[in-house]
Amino acid sequence: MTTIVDASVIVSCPGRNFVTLKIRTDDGVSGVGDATLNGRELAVASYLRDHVCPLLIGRDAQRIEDTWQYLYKGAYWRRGPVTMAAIAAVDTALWDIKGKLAGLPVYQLLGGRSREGVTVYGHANGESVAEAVDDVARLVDLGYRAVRVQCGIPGIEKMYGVHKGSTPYEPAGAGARPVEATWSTQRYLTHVPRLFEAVRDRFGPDLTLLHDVHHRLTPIEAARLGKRVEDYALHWLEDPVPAELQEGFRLIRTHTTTPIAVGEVFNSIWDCQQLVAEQLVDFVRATVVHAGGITHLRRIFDYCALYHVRSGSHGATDLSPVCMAAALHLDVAIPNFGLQEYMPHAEVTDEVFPRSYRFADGYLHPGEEPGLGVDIDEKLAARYPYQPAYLPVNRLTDGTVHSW
Ligand code: GCO
Ligand code: MG
Repeated sequence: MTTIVDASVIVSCPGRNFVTLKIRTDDGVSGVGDATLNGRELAVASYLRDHVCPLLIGRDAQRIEDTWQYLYKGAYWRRGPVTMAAIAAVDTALWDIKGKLAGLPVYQLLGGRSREGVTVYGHANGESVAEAVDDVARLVDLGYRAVRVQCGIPGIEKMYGVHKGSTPYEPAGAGARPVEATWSTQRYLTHVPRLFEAVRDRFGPDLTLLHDVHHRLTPIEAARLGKRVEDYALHWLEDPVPAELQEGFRLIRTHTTTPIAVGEVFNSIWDCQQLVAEQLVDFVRATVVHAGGITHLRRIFDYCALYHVRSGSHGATDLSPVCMAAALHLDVAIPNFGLQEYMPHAEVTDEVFPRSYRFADGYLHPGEEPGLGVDIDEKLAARYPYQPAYLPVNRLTDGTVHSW
C-alpha cells in the first residue's frame, strides 16, 4: 500500500489565479491536480483544505475509484462546480501518482494511444471581420488545423472573445467587482454570418472552423443562427443557449444541421444525460477540472460514445497546465475524441508549471514522462499571491442582466 501522508493546496497568480492540489505519499512520490474555478477560486481552496485534505491522510493512494466514490457519495451533497472541482483535483493527483508508481505515462494506464496526437483548435479574433480573417491566417501559419473565430459586433462594446494585443485572451478582470458588458442579440445575429462568409471566402472549404455563442441566445434564435451559417460548414457552434434546460436543444436540432458543442460548465454526467441520449448535441466540452477528474470525465465520454457524441474539451487559460496535461492523456486514449481547445498560457504560467506536453503541427502531445508530466514549482508560485478577479457580468441595453 502507498499511503497518502500529506495534501496541500497552493493558490497562486502567475499571470492569472490557479488552485493546485499536491498529494504526497510515504513512497516519496507526489502528484498534482488542478482545482481552479474561475472567479470562485477560494471556495474550492477552502473545500479542499478544510474538508478534503484531512480525510486523505492515511488513505491508499492507489485506490482512485474508491476515493472518488468516498468523496462524492460521502459528502452527501452531490455535484456542483465547487465539489466536483475539488474531487477532480484529488482524482487527477492520484492518477499522476499511479503513473509515477507504475513508471508509465497516464495515457498508458487508460488503455494506451488511440491516435498519434491530439488535434487542437486555436482562437482567432479581431475587432472587425477583416482583422479576424487576418488572425485566422496567423493561426494557420502556426500550424493549427482548426480555428475558432470571434469578432467585434458593431454597437456592442467589450465583445466576448475579442481582445487586442498578443497576450492570451483573459476574460476575468482583476479587481474587487466584475466589469459589466452589454449585449444585443439582434446585432449579433446580423453580423456573425458575414464573418464566416469572409473566412470561407479567404480559406476555402477545408479549414475546420468553430464559433462560440457563449450561452447568449434562446433556442429559436440559436436555430436561426445555425441555419444561417450552414453554408459555411462550421465544425461546431458552441454553447448556443444556457444548457440548464436540456430539452430546449430539441428546438435547435429540429431546425439546423450545424453541429452543436456544449458543456464547458458541466460538472457531472447528469448535466448532459438527456442531451446525449436524445442526440441533441455532437460534442461534449466537459473537462477534467470541472467534471470530477479523469475518472468521471472518462465515464462521461464513454457514455457519449454510445450515442455518436464526441469529446471537445474546454481548454481556456483558466484551466491550469495540470488540467491540460490530464486532458491530453485522456484525449489521446479515448475512442471518441473529437477536438481539444488550446489557448497557450502566459510564459510566467508555464514557468510555474513545468510540463512535458508540447505543440507541433496542429497537435498537442502529452509526452512520455511517467504520470501526467507536469508539476508546480512551489517556491516560484509563492512569488505570485492570489489577486481577486471576476468574470464579467452582461446586461442588455436597457440594463437587464443577461447571460455572459
Ligand atoms: C471557451 C470559454 C472560455 C470561458 C472561460 C470562463 O470556450 O474557451 O468559453 O472563454 O469564458 O473559460 O472561465
Ligand atoms: Mg466556450
